[in-house]
Amino acid sequence: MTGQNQKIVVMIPTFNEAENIQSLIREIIALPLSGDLHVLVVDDSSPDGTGDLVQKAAAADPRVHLLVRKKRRGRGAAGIDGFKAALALGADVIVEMDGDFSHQPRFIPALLGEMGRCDVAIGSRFVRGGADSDRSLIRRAITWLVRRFIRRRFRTSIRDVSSGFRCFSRGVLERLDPDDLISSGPSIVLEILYKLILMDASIHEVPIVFIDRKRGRTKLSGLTLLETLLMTLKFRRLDP
Ligand SMILES: Nc1nc2c(ncn2[C@@H]2O[C@H](COP(=O)(O)OP(=O)(O)OP(=O)(O)O)[C@@H](O)[C@H]2O)c(=O)[nH]1
Ligand SMILES: [Mg+2]
Repeated sequence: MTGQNQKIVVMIPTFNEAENIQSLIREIIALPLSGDLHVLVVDDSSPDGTGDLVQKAAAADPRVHLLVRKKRRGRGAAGIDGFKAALALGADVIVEMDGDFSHQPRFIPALLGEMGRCDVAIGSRFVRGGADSDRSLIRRAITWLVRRFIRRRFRTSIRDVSSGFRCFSRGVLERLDPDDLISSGPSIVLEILYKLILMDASIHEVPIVFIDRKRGRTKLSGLTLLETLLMTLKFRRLDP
């Protein structure tokens, strides 16, 4: 569905992205898209003032929305609240992406363009035309190991299982039921994918070029990574 009237909500969870968020919002809003495009930032009261910057942008442009959460409760919980808020805004399609430019707005039109043919479009580094080239060898090695583990565990041939740059139809997100997700951290990306696979949702991959963040700092630590992998064991509760 790519009609003039469809409402597109781009949902971005943020924590300390003051150096990125204004230019990111500007780039998204400037995309040549048909449809009613909105940006929703879900900020966990970032101490660097990310929320204030988004608030200013929202005051100047009704297409920009800010959801402030009182304290930092994690990427996963923010995503869940963000999806619910996007549905409440009346979104027909929902794009989720990071707020650090690793997910480049220029790929949003291709994700949206795929939506007539599937329930979920994943921005993928590992299909023809995709790339994950400018990250360090160690980061790429971690992604490779996680990917191997998850593809086996989820019994899926999807290539970019850990991509958090994705587009969902309203219907599939409602069926997914954001309230039923248990991940508070980054494992949310994997939990949603697993649920989608179990739901037999139609999932397509669209090539994206992932770039390393240029500004601001990563929130991913070795501990978070370990927690993320351990969480996937809990997803067994979803098994039929
Ligand atoms: N609301 C909210 N957003 C978060 C939280 N932790 C991370 N984020 C956001 O989630 C997105 C991904 O976080 P990153 O720190 O970039 O983690 P990453 O992309 O896995 O790691 P890098 O590749 O090093 O950037 C970014 O937009 C962050 O600002 C959180 O606790 N709450
Ligand atoms: Mg990042």
